[in-house]
Amino acid sequence: MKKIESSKDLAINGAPPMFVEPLHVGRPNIGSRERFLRRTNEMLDRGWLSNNGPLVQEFERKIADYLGVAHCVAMCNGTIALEISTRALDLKGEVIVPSYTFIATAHALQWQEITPIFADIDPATHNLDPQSVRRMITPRTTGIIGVHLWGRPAAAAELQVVADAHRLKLLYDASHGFGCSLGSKRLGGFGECEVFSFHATKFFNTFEGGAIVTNNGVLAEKMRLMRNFGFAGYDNVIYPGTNGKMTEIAAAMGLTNLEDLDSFVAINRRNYNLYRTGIEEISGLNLLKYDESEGNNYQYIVVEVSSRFPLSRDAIVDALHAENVLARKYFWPGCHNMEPYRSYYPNAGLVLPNTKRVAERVVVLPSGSTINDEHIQGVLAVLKMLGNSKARFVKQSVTIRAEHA
Ligand code: T4K
Repeated sequence: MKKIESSKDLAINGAPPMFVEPLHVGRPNIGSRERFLRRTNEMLDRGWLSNNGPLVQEFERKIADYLGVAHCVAMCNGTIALEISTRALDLKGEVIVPSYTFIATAHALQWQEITPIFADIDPATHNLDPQSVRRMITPRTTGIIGVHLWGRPAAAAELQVVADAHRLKLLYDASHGFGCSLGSKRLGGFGECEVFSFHATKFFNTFEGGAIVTNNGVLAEKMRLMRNFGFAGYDNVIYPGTNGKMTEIAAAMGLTNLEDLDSFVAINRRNYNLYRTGIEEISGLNLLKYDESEGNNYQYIVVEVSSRFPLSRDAIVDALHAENVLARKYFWPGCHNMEPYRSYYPNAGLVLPNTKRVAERVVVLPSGSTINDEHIQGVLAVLKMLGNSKARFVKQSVTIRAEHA
C-alpha cells in the first residue's frame, strides 16, 4: 500500500493507484465452501434441482424462524418478489414509493402498469417521510411501499397510521434489511408483508434470490400459487401466475450463509467502526450511523459529503476510482430522474427536495467480508488528503469548490 504524504501521491495526480485489484462495494459474503459443496453434492445425487425442493422448503422454514414470522415464500429474486407481492395484495392505480431507492422498487410497479408515485425522504434517515407520503395520496392510491434503506428501519408506526387512515395497503421493500430490527422486532414482520432481496451483492445472498415474508397465511398461499404459474396440483391451474421459483442451488447457498451470518455481521461491524473512527477526523464528511440499540447488518458504509468538504461528491468518487476504490453513488439520481419516470413526470423533483440533496451528497464505500483493515486505512488516507484544503489536483474533473479554492 502506498503512503500518501502530499497530494502528489494521489492517483488522480498521476501516482500509481492505492490498490492493484479494485475494491468493490458489493463483493459477496460467502459462507463455508465445505458445507455449501456438501449440500450441492447431495442435491445432485437427489436429482431435484427446482420446483419447491427439499432445500427450498428447509430454507423457507429457517428464514421464517430467524425473522420471527409465520410464512416465508422464497423467490428467484427480489424484483419478482416485489411484483408478486403487489399483485397478491391487489394493488392497482397508484402506489407511493420513495424515489431514493434502487430502481427495482419503482419498476416492479410500472411493469404491472401500476403508477409509482414518488414521495420524499427524511434527510436524517434517508427513509420515506410519512408527511410527504400523506401529501401524495389521491383517490387512485391503493398502497405504500416503504423501503428500509441501508437496512435502517423505515418509520413503520407513522406509515401504518397513514395507511390505516386512508385504507391503503402497506408493504416493505426490505432488500437491505436482512438481520436488522426496529426496536427488538426483526424487519420482516411489519406491514402486510415484506420483501427481501438475496442478490449476490446483499448482506445475505443466495446468488440471485429473494423472499416474501408475512404473518398472513391466506396471502402466503396466494403468493405460492403465483410463484408457480398458478398450479394447485397436477394439471390444475387456478390462478394467473408467473415463474418466481427459487432453485435448490440458491437455497443451498442460503442455508450455508445463514449459518455464517454472525461472522458476516462481526466483519461488517468491525469495518464500520474503523471507517467511523477515521471519518470522524475528516471535516466535511459524515458517516451515516447505525443505531446500536437495534439489530444491524452494517452492510453499507454511507458517507454524506457536506459543503464544508473542499471537493464535490462526484470529484471524490472520481478520485477514489483512480485509486481502484470503486465507491458508488447509490441511489443517485433518484428513480424520478430515470426513464420512463423522468419523461412521465418531468417536474417530480419539485416535491422531492430532500431526495435531490441526499442523492447528490452520498457516496457508498467498499465493505463486506473481502475488505480488511489495510484496505480501509488506504481508503481513509485518500479521503484525508482529498479533504486537505492545501491539496491540489491536476485532473480537470476534480474541481475544488469555489469557497475552498
Ligand atoms: N429493492 C432494493 C432497495 C434493492 O437494493 C434491490 C437490489 C432490489 C429491490 C431488487 O432486488 P433483486 O431483484 O436484485 O434481487 C446491485 C444489485 O444488482 C442489486 O441487486 C441491488 N439492489 C443494488 C443495490 O446493487 P448494481 O447495478 O449496482 O450492480 P453491479 O453489477 O454494479 O454490482 C455492484 C458491485 O458488486 C460491483 O462493483 C461488482 C460487485 N459484484 C457484483 C456481483 C453481481 C461482485 O463482486 N460479485 C458479484 O457476483 O446493482
